[in-house]
Amino acid sequence: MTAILGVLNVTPDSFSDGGRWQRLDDAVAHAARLRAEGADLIDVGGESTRPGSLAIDPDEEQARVLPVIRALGDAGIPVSVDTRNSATARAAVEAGATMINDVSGGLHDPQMAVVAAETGVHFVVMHWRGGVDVEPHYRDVVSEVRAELKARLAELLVIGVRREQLIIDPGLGFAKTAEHNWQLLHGLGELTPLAPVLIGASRKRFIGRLLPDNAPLGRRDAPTATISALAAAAGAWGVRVHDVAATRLALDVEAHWNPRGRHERSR
Ligand code: PMM
Repeated sequence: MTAILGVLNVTPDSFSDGGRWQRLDDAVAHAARLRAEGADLIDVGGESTRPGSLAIDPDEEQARVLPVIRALGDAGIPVSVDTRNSATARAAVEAGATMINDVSGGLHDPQMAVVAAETGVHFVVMHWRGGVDVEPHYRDVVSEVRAELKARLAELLVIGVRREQLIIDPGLGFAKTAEHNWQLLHGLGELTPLAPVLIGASRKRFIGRLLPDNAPLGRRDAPTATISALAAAAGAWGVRVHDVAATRLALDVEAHWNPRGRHERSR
């Protein structure tokens, strides 16, 4: 069954739910709601990666995420930590996180791979060419993303991360145009042989382009859920979404459509 990561951004300025879950009790209540709606893990992030945002100090990041991670642990809710900083990742695992989700795939902080190796938790390696503000240039986005992820996995294995820990993510919207994102989704089957694949399409700008100008962000949840179902049918291991209830239903539809899983899932 395809995993659902429910997004919990505890930031003042995140791309799509910034500012809403800064108070600890609000954040925990929202995470509990996402869990009840069918999230397998809550992905807690304290640094915004939206276009134009600045990197934050790891101490500030930890002040935002660690109390939430501890509270979710106390409530028995599984957590992944969305961070590019190794110190935050290590502290988050000590606080109970069972997965590190690094949008830079360990490239931002050289110690990240060491923390992944030493803690042994699942490690999401997203395709990264320096962030959302980097100009996207590809001759063939699917084969280039595939080759760069493959090379990154090989480097991580040398550092001591175990293959069973690794999950890859094509990094939709990160140095990718809308067209690149659709090509990567279409080419998902090229990535699944490398490692389990996570897809983070939720509420992103390329989905907004399907809707009327100025449509509220919530209107992006139905197309996001559709992408979740199609990604599952194409063999994705998991999806990272804001609206868990809609994606849960979409994945249930897919599971009925493909009862035994027409495609081999890696995990
Ligand atoms: N996108 C965002 C943040 N973290 N993590 C992974 N693995 N994949 C993504 O695509 C991804 C991510 C940005 O979206 P948000 O600001 O809505 O959280």
